Amino acid sequence: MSGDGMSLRGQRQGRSLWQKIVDLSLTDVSVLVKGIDADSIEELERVLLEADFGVDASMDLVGELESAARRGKVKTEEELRDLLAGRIRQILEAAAPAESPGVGSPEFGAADAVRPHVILVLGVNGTGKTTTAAKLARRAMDAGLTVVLAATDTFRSGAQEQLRIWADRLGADFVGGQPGGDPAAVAFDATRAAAARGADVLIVDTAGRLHTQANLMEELRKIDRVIGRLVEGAPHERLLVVDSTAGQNVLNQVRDFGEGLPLTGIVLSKYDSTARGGTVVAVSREFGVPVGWLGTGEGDRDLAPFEVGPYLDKLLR
Ligand SMILES: Nc1nc2c(ncn2[C@@H]2O[C@H](COP(=O)(O)OP(=O)(O)O)[C@@H](O)[C@H]2O)c(=O)[nH]1
Ligand SMILES: [Mg+2]
Repeated sequence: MSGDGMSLRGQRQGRSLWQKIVDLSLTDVSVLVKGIDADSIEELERVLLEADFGVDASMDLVGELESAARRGKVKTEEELRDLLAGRIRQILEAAAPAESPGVGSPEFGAADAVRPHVILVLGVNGTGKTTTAAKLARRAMDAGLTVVLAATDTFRSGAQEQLRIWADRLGADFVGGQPGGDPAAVAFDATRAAAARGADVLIVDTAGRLHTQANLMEELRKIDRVIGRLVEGAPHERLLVVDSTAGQNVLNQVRDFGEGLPLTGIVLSKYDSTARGGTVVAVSREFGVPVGWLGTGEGDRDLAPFEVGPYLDKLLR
């Protein structure tokens, strides 16, 4: 391939989803006269799948376009863009909202709220759980709330230390456990300590994998139960952290953890490292769990609430 071809390809990879869709020329005069053909539909499906929309959401969007085209509703690029934006918005807004107002939501921190508000942070190793726990702590502390961070991964020696360092840096309280100790016992101690100190928020970091024969999901459910026995309605949030660069694996992780525990929201970490934003739509469409947060870097302030408007603007600009 010539040097020119390579640079063209490079340019194409940096383009937004919308620019790639425009490249398909779905609204060219010839296409509109003949109706959208099977090849164009297949191409659109490919573009959506490559952007991590997943099979269900891609088929959904393509089906929406086909039926609108048949009714003569998409003749211009603007109409095509509005159609996609409208359907994606519907999918995102249909994902169930969290039962209780999370940290960062306007209702959070009401005087009559249960204390401590407990957040369980879940996910496989390396997705960004510990970093996210620190980011949530930072956010709560910036809002004037007191925070306890708990490290229940007693098997990986570095795991406890990593969260302890964050806690020191942030000025949050920290509760950890003995190496190899029972994770549920750490959760118990942390919840009791948070309640005794009158802390506003308890954030519980968990293991992504166990180094014993025990089943991870059983262990997590045990932690969840222990917390629930000590504080009314706790944990109030069960956030699954997924790596937005992990593509199809994200859907498997949401499925697996969602079968183990009722998730209240998804944190899409490393959003700064991907140009493929479709995961948000795929997760909402297939599981009805809302994406609540985007991780946008490695620092403690690199966490942004997920908002549909800006998301659509970026995707379809
Ligand atoms: N670029 C980027 N890196 C992140 C983000 N969140 C976490 N990381 C990095 O991902 C790596 C794993 O994070 P960690 O919190 O230890 O994951 P854990 O194993 O799930 O607890 C670390 O190097 C983090 O700094 C993010 O939103 N953006
Ligand atoms: Mg960790």
